[in-house]
Amino acid sequence: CSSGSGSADGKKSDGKLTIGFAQVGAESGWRTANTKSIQDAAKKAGVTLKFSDAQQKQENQIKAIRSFIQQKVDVIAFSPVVESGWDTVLKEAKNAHIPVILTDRAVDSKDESLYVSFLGSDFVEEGKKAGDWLVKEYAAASGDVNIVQLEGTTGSAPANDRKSGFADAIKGDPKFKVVASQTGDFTRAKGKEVMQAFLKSQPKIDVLYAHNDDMALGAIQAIEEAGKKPGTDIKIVSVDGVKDAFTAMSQGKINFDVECNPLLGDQLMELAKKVKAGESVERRIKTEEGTFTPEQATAALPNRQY
Ligand code: GYE
Repeated sequence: CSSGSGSADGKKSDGKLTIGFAQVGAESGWRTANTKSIQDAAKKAGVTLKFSDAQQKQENQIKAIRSFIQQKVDVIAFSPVVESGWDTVLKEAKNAHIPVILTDRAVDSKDESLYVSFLGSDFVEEGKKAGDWLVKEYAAASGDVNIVQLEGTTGSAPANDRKSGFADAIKGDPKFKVVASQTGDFTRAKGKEVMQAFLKSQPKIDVLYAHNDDMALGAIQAIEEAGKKPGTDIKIVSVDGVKDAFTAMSQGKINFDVECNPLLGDQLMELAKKVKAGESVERRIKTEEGTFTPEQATAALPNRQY
């Protein structure tokens, strides 16, 4: 039942858009939802997607981008695992006349000509929302409020920005003390491990601020194993708003969650099509997102998509 040859050639003559996408990894529930959104949206839009998973390593992402350049994709999109160190490879893409779209995370490059657009959340704002909640929650408290912080991947935009936004929001009152802060690499396993260490080294922890839900969920396990009640003995504020965190909130284990929307696929396809067609696009497209109390999370849970 051979159908003959002739389908393998003409890769670029069918007018189809080809996007090379270099994903961070599969470190969290957020990331899984983001990957699925991009893959589904590509299918729906009839876009050929070349997908690479960097396993949270910049060198892998750089390799993937170089291979996309070699394959002459129409557009390169990527979510940079860390903020710095991209200029060389992005210049290579520019020299090859392949436009680059940043999704989710930003680069700190001074050269604005190295990418056409950045689609994603405002992480400083997210950190600020977490801090603002804390300030309100403890408005009546007179003693010290000891906070431990689980940071995201070192050098990543969301870790840098969620840390600074939060610090800014709480700096007005010296009773808020960040007594320990360490990276949990945005994973459950690391979140648990680092929280275990915090529980051993810190005599009094009032609040955990986790830069994402997966680390908060790992930390909840550590807190429970230490015989304490998450959400009560230690208040927890986190970022992302994934389903598992909403379940934990409905059980009273997380007190406040700042939403970060991973469903960027449709917007990315639209952007890439415009870029390919030579249309001008906005340099910065921010994602709309809210916040959730346990009551709101419980109500949203049945229809939560990720
Ligand atoms: O918050 C975290 C993921 O870059 C916004 O990366 C993203 C973050 C998200 O691992 O869960």
